[in-house]
Amino acid sequence: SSILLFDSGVGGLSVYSHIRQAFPAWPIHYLADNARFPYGELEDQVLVSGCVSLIHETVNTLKPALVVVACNSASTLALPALRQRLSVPVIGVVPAIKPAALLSRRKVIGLLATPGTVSRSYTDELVNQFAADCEVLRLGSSELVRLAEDKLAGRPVSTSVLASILQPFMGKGARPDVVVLGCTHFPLLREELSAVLGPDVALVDSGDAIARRAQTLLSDRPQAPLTVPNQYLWSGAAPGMELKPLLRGYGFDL
Ligand code: DGN
Repeated sequence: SSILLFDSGVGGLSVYSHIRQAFPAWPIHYLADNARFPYGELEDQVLVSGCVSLIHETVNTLKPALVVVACNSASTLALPALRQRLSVPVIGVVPAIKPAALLSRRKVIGLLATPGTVSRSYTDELVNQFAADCEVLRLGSSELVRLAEDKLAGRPVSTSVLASILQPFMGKGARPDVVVLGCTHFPLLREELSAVLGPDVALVDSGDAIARRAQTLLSDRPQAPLTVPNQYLWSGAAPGMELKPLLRGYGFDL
């Protein structure tokens, strides 16, 4: 058996690392919905129907034991529809609001995610439930998603562009001391983000939590030896030349 990881681009690779650590011997396949990238700007219905049919088709072919939706924009919207359609367990990443609220001393947290994720009612519920005692500054940016894709493709990330995106967290008003990386692309820019925000701002993501959840769900399955190669699958444009060495480095068969 295997694990299928899904994102609308390469962002889910930040989750891949956590899952790989938790499951050293399982084949892990990655599905990138490049055709509909970026998810953070899609109409709700287009996102749900697109990812449900693509994941359904892939699950039928690969028959994984578990689907991990490594995308906050999709998880905060499409998990119920995916669970209804698929017969394998499905788990997803959602913004780490709860740990951020517990960690924040100033009780001001920043949520950095896609425009879709920051405006979802699911996110409102997380904030109401876990961060009622905090001021939560929400910042949705697709440009940051593209910068993360650029970085993986070997293109430089401009500090001044990053600084202008992060401006709302650095103004004269309340400044967050914890920033939630609520998009799986953003841990790929952790060092660059931290350099701009400063060392006193903690960055939290959901990578560890999702890997623990996967371990709980698959705890009764013996870890099969790595007999099948990890596959990297996509819709739309094939991964560019610049990305291929990186993907091979992750162990994907291309
Ligand atoms: N990586 C996705 C997320 O976690 O929301 C967003 C990618 C995108 O297409 N905007």
